[in-house]
Amino acid sequence: AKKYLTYEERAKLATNPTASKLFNIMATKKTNLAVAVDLTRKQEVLNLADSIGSEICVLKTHVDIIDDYDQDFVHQLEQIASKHNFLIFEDRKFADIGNTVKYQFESGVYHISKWAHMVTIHGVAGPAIIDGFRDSIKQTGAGLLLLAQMSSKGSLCVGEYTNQMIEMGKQNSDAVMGFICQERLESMSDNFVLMTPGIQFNSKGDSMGQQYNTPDYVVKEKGTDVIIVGRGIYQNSEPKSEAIKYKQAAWAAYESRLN
Ligand code: 6AU
Repeated sequence: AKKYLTYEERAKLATNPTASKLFNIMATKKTNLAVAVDLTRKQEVLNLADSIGSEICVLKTHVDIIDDYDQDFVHQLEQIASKHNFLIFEDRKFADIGNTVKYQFESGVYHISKWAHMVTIHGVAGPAIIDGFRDSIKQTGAGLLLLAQMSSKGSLCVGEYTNQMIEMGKQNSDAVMGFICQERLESMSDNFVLMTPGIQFNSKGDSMGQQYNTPDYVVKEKGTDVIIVGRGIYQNSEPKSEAIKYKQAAWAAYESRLN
């Protein structure tokens, strides 16, 4: 059986500064819960962020779904993040050539490079996509998360594609902080953070291809590090107490795999 290291030990092995920071936050706050706040009004996102901030290590955004997005939204979210010591993850899923993703990251309406601690990247265009992020992250230390596997039915990110994404991460381990994946594979070294979406206690999936597993299954059986929970928390009538339940389940799974 695989010998698991603690998050404190992983913080020291991390090759990207944000990976190291995240492992340390997880160890300090005793939480490996990330929440996907897919709400469409800025005040709803900010209210939830402040209410669950103490329970999470990462808050994941899709800023392009917020109807009334503005600079003030980012400014307030940054203040809430530093008050509760969590990181901001913009799930942009960049996928174009290096020169285009550089503009998408740094310019436009959102100026993502100015505030996101981490962003998601697809590897379909090949490893040179990473060069589009280098100038920016050299200054900020932000981390890239490569999509190695997806949670949705019929995903094409499987097999040899997944292996190639892991290789791309290893070849660029200064910029890449980890993977979005459904399981820990042998080739995923301990310097990377493994983050897993498609988590819900009481549902197997939705009507648009999403597939769910439990925190215990992915962290203990499949060996990933951080659970990403969206509707299971933000659609619950008591999001804070529900967040605590997910946090406790994921942390218990982490502790039990150490023994
Ligand atoms: O818990 P849910 O189903 O409400 O939300 C899951 C969140 C959404 C998706 O955009 C995202 O996780 N996601 C991702 C990410 C994080 O990149 C990858 C994937 O394979 N599946 C997935 O659901 O915000």
